Amino acid sequence: MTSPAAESVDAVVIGAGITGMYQAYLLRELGLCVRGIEEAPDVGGTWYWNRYPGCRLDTESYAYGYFALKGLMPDWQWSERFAGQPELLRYASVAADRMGIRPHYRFDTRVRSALYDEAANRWRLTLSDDVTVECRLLLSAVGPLSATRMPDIPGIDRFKGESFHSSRWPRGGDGGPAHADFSGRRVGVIGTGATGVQMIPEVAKTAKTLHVFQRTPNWCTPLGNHPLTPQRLSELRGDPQQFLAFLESTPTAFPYDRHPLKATQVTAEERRQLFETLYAMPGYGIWLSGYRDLLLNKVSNAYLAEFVAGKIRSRVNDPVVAEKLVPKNHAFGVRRVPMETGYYEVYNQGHVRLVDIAETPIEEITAKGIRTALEEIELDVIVYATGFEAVTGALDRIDIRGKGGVALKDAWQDGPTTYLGLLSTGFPNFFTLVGPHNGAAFCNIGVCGGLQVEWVARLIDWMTQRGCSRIEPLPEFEERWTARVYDEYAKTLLADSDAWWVKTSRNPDGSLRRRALIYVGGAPEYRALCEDVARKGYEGFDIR
Ligand code: NA7
Repeated sequence: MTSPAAESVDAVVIGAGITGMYQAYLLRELGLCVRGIEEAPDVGGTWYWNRYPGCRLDTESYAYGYFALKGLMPDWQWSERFAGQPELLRYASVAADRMGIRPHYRFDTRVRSALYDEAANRWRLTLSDDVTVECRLLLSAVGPLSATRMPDIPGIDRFKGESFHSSRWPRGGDGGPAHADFSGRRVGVIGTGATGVQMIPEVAKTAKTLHVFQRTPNWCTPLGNHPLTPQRLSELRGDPQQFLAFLESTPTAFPYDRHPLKATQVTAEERRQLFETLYAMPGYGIWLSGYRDLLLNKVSNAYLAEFVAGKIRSRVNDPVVAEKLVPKNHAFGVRRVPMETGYYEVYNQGHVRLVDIAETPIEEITAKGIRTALEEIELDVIVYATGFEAVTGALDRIDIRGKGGVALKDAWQDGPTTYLGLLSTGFPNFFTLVGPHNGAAFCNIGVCGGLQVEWVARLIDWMTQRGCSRIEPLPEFEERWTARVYDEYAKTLLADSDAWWVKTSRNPDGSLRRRALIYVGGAPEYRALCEDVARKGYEGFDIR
């Protein structure tokens, strides 16, 4: 059998989510020949895969919709303050049409390997259909939360009912919306991260019984979603350009500024009043616009944590259940704060039960359901809302080899090493958009991803104009950046927690080692630094 002929292009973009599509578009605008590769049958990335009931944004739609703010989709009208998955998928689809990028993508195709040929300065990719593609520039936009993580529980294949990961939700026959009707069925959900917390109240609406298997409770706060009329949208957003400039000025590109004071500088009554206001506000205000020392000072953090714990206790009727839902092992906001809609009240319904698997661990999955240390719970459906191999997981699933055949996975065994979270020594011309140690990951990705894509497009244009074809970070700049990522992280209360953006491993002496996978020094600071690097002729890179 002969293998299909190799395709040769200037650039390959892996992924057709909002970041990859925009990168493919801007590179084409530069006149490059671009091939996009996407595992799904269509564009959308995270909004293509995550179709569980209740799936929606926890960023304000109008702040997330970068293409609309940039003028690519001036007529786009959001229907809700926090758009649901079907609307987000339509947004991605319309954006793809406006940018005309679909014809340049190969869909239903995975990249199996990417090998760098140093002599030719080319990357050679082998795809899941055995096609080979060669390119000079390789841009990964695989998404920080796309590699599904199934738990390692004995007997997982033995279950005779229906089971699936939350981001692989079964669909109707036409490949359309997720089926969400569990009438008469006994459902178990494992996992209470942002996904579980969005899904659980929706599943409870139709399930005969719902068992929620919780290992760690999270600090969850109300989403406050509501419909948006065109008039309300324009009141909230105002002039799109000014609004975008405001988003770019805030630490995480959410439409909130931090409070100028520290929690320790005001009276208990002032704190209570602000916390009440923030709790009643839609969205992430409580996390992102509270006192400025929330993530820096344990005492200040405890004020808010105690306030939110009080809200949880007041919303859950059974005090024993309420106590299990109050986090005890991490401060407020050091893990992603799930935004909820009626989440706590769900535990007041007779057919919903919280199973504390920190107390009575899951021992095995059986043919009939889940066996904990205490009992066997019979189920018809098990949903694994168990999260993702975050940030580096999707890259780990591709055999990526740089100079000297070194595997990226091996080079990053001890945690990623990058310069600006965008390129890594030994892997020339390989860009990791919204990747590890990059200032766009701990951010409203709609905006920060877009800004990063524009910076990369400018860099590539700059190189092209100078007849340069190869870029690689200088080792000392990479070392300095990697150290800075860890230093910034260590300054915050985030350093003691196990959020999805932390890679944990063991030191030789058995002690726990945590490696931050994100840069938390602030999005404006990150971009200012990138701009400074550009102004200095892309300082820190070996460009030829
Ligand atoms: P997360 O936030 O990583 O949450 C995963 C959940 O699954 C979390 O509650 C985990 O408990 C739980 N989990 C993971 N593995 C197991 C095993 N083996 N047994 C029991 N429970 C387990 O992923 P999500 O999909 O909810 O959200 C990801 C992001 O998507 C979110 O931040 C938004 O930005 C969008 P743990 O806390 O580890 O004890």
